[in-house]
Amino acid sequence: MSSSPDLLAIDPLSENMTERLEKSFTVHSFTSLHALETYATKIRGIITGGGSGVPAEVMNVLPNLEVISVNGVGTDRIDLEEAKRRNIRVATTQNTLTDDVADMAIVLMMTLMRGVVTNDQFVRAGKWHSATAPLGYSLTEKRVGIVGFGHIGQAIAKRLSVFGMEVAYFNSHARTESPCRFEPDLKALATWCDVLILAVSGGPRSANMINADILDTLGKDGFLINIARGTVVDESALLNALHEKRIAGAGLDVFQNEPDINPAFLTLKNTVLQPHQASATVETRAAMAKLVVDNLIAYFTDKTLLTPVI
Ligand code: 8YV
Repeated sequence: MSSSPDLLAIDPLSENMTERLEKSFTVHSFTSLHALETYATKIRGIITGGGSGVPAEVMNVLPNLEVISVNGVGTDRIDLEEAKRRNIRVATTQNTLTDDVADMAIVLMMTLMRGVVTNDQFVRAGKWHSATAPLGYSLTEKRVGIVGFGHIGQAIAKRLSVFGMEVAYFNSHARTESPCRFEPDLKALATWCDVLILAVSGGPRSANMINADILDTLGKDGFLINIARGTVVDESALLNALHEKRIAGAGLDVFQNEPDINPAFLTLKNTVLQPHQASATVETRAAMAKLVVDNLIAYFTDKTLLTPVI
């Protein structure tokens, strides 16, 4: 590898990542565009998270950028067309986080439907002697619609079958490798299902896909789970539907404008909220941290990527 190529770190790095990176690279932490301008021409690589991506105004001031290594699977906040045009390579940590993200969809669904958070609060508030905790809802025989049927969507479907739930999915094309039913019409899926789980990639194609019409179709007994991206849901439509109880509840790991989420979510009782934690386990974050650095080392050693997107 040429001596210590300069990297820009957009998100804060874990200790372990810093230690490995500093052996082979000169790492600059992004603080502001103004500060970046003073060393921009040196930057050859970027390390970033799926939620942060690479803002266009950052990519535009890096004339010598060659590679972007994403600590996650989402590339919705990177202009891939522009990267292709400039011959900038992009890698993700694909296959490291599928199971944990699928688990989070199940955790949110069960927590919401069985009222785990509200019941926890009920016990802690000392209400057990004087009141009756509300009933939850069975999973068994419920119908689940999965929106987006890539690796994560399919891993969710496998888990659901164990609970005796019926699964169908909406996707850009049928996945013939899966026994689940393909439903090419999102509205028909929302009509059919009791629980709608979002596992679709972010970006313009899925932006506001879950709008007021889809939420009303899901209906007052329907639950929404989002482990995909906040942008997939029209949030003001969702907040209205939750507030007016036009859907039964929502389990949300992702939001528009994270971490500055719309404060209206905070007072809604029919929600379970997580701070974008689906891949946040000790094991998965260690595997991601390893792969995101391995991709940079591979690129600067012999111009290959272990898990390339482009
Ligand atoms: C991470 C994600 O939380 O994979 C993604 O695209 O959004 C998440 O797994 C994120 O990448 C943190 O770096």
